[in-house]
Amino acid sequence: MTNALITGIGGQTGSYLAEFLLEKGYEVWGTVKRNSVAENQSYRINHIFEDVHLEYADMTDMSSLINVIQKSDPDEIYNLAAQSHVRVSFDQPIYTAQVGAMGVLNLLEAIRLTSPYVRMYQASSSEMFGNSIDEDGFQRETTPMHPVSPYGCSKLFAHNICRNYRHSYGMHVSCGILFNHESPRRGSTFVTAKVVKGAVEIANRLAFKLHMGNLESTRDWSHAKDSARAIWTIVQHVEPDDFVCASGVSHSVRDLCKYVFLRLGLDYEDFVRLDEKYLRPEELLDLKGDCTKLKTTLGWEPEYTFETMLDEMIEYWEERVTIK
Ligand code: NAP
Ligand code: F7E
Repeated sequence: MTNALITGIGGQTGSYLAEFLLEKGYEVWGTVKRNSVAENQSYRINHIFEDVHLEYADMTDMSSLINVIQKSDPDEIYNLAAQSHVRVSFDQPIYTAQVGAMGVLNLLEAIRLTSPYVRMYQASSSEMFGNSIDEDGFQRETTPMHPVSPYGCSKLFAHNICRNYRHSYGMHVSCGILFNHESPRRGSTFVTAKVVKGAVEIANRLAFKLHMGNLESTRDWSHAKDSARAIWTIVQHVEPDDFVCASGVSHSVRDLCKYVFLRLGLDYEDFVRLDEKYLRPEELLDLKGDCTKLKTTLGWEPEYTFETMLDEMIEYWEERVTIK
C-alpha cells in the first residue's frame, strides 16, 4: 500500500485529493492545525473521517512536521497547507509568508533530514505571475513571475526553494502552478462561492444586496476535483518538474455575477454593489493559463467547464440555504 501525507487535508482541494487517493487504494494521512472549534476544520472530510489518519501539525512548527512524517512514513507528500486568501494576505503578510514561504522550507528540510527519497508536491499558484502575460494572452511555465500580493510573493519563494532542493539535493519535488479552482467546498469569502451563496440568498429573500470589489478582473476557473486529479498525476511523473494546470478559458468577475444571477432568474445589476473594502491594494488583473505541457506530457484533461462547475455550486448552496 502506498502512503500519502496531505498537509491541509481539511481544505477545499485537500479534501478532494484525499478522496481521490483513497479510491486509488492509498493509505492517507493528513495534517490539521488546531482550532478552538474542532468541527470547523473537519467539515469537508467528515464523510471520510474513519478512513484517514489525522495528526495535528502546523507549517510554522518544523518539529510537528518531522513528527507527522515519522509517524506516517509517506511515499508521497502533498503540501497544500497555506493561508490561501490573497486579500487577507495584505492584512496578515507576515503570517502568510511564515506559512506559505518559510513553512515550505520547514517541510523541505524536514523531508531532507528524515526521508529524502519521498516524492513531494508543492501547491504553487498562478498568483505568482502577477500582471505578467505572454504576447498571446496566456501564462505558462516560462512566463516571467512578478507577483503583486504578499500571498503571491510567498508562493514564489516556495516555488523557487522547491526547485532549488530538486536541483541541489536531487529530491523528487514537483510544483503544480494551479490557476483558480473552485467547488461547493470553496471557502465562502472567495469570489465564486461568495457570489453563488449571495445570489442564492437573494433569490430566497434572505438578503437584498451583494457587496463586491473589482468586477473587471478576469480569472481562469477550474473545478477543484479536476485539479486534485492533476496534482496526483504530476507526482506520478518519473522526473520531478513544474506544470501549469488551468482551463485555458478566462471570465471576468462581472461575467461570473451575470451567469449565476441569471441561472436564478435575476439580473445581477439590480443587486451587486461596490464596496471599496473588497478592493486590493494591488490587483492581479488577468489570468488565462496554457497547460499544454500537462496535457501532452501527462494526458490530463478537465471534466468540468466554468458553467458545470458553477451549476454544481449553485445546487449545493440552494440546498444549504433552503434547509436553513
Ligand atoms: P484552503 O481551502 O484555504 O485550504 C488550505 C488548508 O491549509 C486548510 O486546511 C488550512 O487549515 C491549512 N492551513 C492554513 N494555515 C496552516 C498552517 N499554518 N499550518 C498547517 N495548515 C494550515 O485552500 P485550497 O483552495 O484547498 O488550496 C490548497 C493549496 O493550493 C493552498 O496552498 C493554496 O494556496 C494553493 N492554491 C490554491 C488555488 C485555488 O484556486 N484554490 C490555486 C493555486 C494554488 P484551516 O482550514 O484549519 O485554516
Ligand atoms: O478573487 C475579485 C478579486 O479571492 C478573484 C486563491 O485560491 O486563486 C485564488 O486567489 C477575483 C479577484 O481569488 C470580490 O479582486 C471582486 O480579482 O476568489 P478570489 P484570487 O485572489 O484569484 C489563486 C490562484 C490562489 O492561489 C489563491 O489561493 O475576484 N473580487 N470582488 C473579489 N474577490 C473576493 N474574494 N471577494 C470579493 O468581494
